[in-house]
Amino acid sequence: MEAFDNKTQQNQSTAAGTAAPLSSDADLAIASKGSSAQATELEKALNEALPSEESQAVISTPDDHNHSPVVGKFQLHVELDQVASAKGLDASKLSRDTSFRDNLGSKGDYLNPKEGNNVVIGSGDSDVIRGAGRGFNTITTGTGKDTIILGQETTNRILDFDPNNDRFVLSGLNPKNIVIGQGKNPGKGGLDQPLDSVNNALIIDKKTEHILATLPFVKASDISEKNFARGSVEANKSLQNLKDDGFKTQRGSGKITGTQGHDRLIGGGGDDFLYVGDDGFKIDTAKGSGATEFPFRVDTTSGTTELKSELKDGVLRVTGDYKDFDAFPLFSQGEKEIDPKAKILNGSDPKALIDNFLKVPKDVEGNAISGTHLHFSPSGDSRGSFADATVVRYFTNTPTDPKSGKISGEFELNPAEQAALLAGNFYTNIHSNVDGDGDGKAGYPTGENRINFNRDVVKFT
Ligand SMILES: [Ca+2]
Ligand SMILES: [Ca+2]
Ligand SMILES: [Ca+2]
Repeated sequence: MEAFDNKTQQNQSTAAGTAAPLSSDADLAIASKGSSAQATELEKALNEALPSEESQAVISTPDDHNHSPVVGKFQLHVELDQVASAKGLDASKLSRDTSFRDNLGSKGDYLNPKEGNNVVIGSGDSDVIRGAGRGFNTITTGTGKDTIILGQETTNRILDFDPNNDRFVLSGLNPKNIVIGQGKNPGKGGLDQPLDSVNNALIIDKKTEHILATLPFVKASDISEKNFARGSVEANKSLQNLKDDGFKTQRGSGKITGTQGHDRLIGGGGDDFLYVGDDGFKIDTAKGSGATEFPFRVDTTSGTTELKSELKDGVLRVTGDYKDFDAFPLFSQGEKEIDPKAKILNGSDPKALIDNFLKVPKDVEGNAISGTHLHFSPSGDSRGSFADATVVRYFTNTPTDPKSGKISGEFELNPAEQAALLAGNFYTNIHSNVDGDGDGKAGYPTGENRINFNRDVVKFT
């Protein structure tokens, strides 16, 4: 379907990273020696400081790094000339963490998914998430001041990184090799949008061109030294006796669900889902109107929508109503053409527009085509406004008269989709068409109401 041009930041300054004189602490040993053997030794030391159940094999050195790994549809590397506004870190401005205890809120969790293609959903308090298992992690941190530990050859897609509150700790990584930049890839695709999307800030290890972190809907200009600290052997050791502080440890594989209190969740070598629990959040009623449409704002409809939602056992259930619309919901009349009186705000040819819609007769779960869609992208909260026409799911939209009706949807979300929902990154768009009451208004095939499940609606408890 049609691509939208989202507003992305301009005017980023490019600051060359100036490396400070190196101190003698362990994490900087790589920088002073520079050999991959030294780096491997350091990684071993950091590893040994962890509890035995969390230790991982040190499997490769930068010299035998595979430069084309792909997880799912994701390319984990990016060349620096494919990134806008690249800037380094001034290592002298980075503090060195010697304990993670102070970074854990009174109900915060310590989460380590280890190797694999994992999903991690943190809590409403300040969590520590170890994203250093050499795999690919999709992370929603929740609220609080969250810490994500970055390590070599691990990619972390953080769906709700907040530059004002969240930060990274570098473990076994030389600050001199860290580059912050903005993606340039215009590609869309819902949750499959490329890691180097134009909407994403990137944290890259320039030595290997590995994407260490990709931050959808974050501006690289908002990320700086304030978001980084250096790790240490002592910091890892501080996580050894969390039981004494009341942490409940659960380890295993697959889905591991935390409690409302302190949790220590440790995944295995495969694909894990570390989950905050269904009682870790609530979803307020989401409201929308023509004024919340983006990118094609509609000021001329009086239509409004309200949607109530719950996520339980991975199933998203949505019910709601719309009223005072100018037209029927698109496709509710079995139509194959756009009403000539309908307003197409993006300039598309009506036939091309509807033909593109009709190319996707059902969604991934087999729900039949409708003109009421679940989409990936936030709008209406502090992050700015984004849109992506890729359909995540089709809702059922049943008119009760020519201007109003009922909306419902029941979707089995995969773990990454659950993470996106809880990150406040989904929205519903109601496309309309066909003048039902003959008042000459035939709706908006580009969307009459947008309803955002953004951070003001989805709240961690
Ligand atoms: Ca794992
Ligand atoms: Ca959190
Ligand atoms: Ca918890």
